[in-house]
Amino acid sequence: MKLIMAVVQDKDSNRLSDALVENEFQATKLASTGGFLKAGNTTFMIGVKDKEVDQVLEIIKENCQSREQLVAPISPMGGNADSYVPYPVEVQVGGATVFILPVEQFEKF
Ligand code: 2BA
Repeated sequence: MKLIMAVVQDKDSNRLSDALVENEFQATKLASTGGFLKAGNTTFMIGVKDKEVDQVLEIIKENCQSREQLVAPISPMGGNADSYVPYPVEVQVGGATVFILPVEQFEKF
């Protein structure tokens, strides 16, 4: 068994959870925050059999888009002005960042 952890953009999270339910996969959605953008994103925990991993990765790929996002400048507020970028910077975010972990034991009580 594997645990797939996928960090996706909030905009894609409903579409992805609908697609997982349609394909009879069980998932848990956690509200999360990106360390760099400090914006909300969604982390899916999906427990699957080893042979189902590729199918789930395909569903994630199909339902999560990559997008450009603007990072607003943050005032240094008396801090180090050397690293201050006074204009918004565009970064490419997602599709999805996916971790696949081995599961030692799985129980439901
Ligand atoms: P954030 O940390 O908010 O990052 C959003 C996007 O900003 C990243 O997109 C990347 O394009 C850019 N970025 C991140 N750190 C950067 C840096 N130090 N310098 C320049 N640009 C940077 P993605 O790579 O698609 O990541 C989307 C979200 O997935 C991340 O949101 C974070 O929540 C998660 N993530 C990505 N890599 C991770 C990792 N190795 N471990 C844990 N979470 C990760």
